[in-house]
Amino acid sequence: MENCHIPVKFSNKGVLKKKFIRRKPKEKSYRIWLKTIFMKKLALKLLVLPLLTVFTLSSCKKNDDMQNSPAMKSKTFMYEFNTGQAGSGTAYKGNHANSLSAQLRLEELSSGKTKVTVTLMNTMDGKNYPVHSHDAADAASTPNGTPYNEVPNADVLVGIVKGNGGTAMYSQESSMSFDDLTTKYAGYFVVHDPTQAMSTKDLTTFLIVGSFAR
Ligand SMILES: [Cu+2]
Repeated sequence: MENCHIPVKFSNKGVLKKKFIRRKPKEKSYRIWLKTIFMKKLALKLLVLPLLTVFTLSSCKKNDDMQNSPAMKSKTFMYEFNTGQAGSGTAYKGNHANSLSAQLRLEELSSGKTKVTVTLMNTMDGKNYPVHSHDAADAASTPNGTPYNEVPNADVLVGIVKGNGGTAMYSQESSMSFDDLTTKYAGYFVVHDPTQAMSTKDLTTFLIVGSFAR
């Protein structure tokens, strides 16, 4: 019985040792090792991927900024009252004070379009000043022999400056590019007189007239 009992005990002990003393820690450490590797990989993914994303996004933003901000152009053009700069017999005749002057400002937009702003100085309070751009044209082919189209170009400038007794503004967007407007486009910037019936052919009714954006 004893001979038989002891080996059983032994073998039991051996099994126990193998199962719970040797194997379990091995499996446990293997699992821990696997877990550690997995966690490390997960941590890398969780840390590195967002970092990469942030880096990529910020580098994109930087590129956009670099492409847009420094390249943005703007230009301001000053126009004095119409005292006949367009030729003899074209000086303004009317009741509006000749202290009126204008500023035309063009700002390049990231969309490729252009912001066009007209600022009038010394306006009359409550008077609406039509401000236009009239495309240059061959006087021989226009209905009234004008060197421009009498219908203004709304894609460049057609608006109203609401006079307030001082400095007043009007802004719009033109689909034309800044470079085209300031170098290729041929037209006339006109401020019409709000104190008389608007004429598009009689230059003596123009408060201000000059080449557009030049
Ligand atoms: Cu006009």
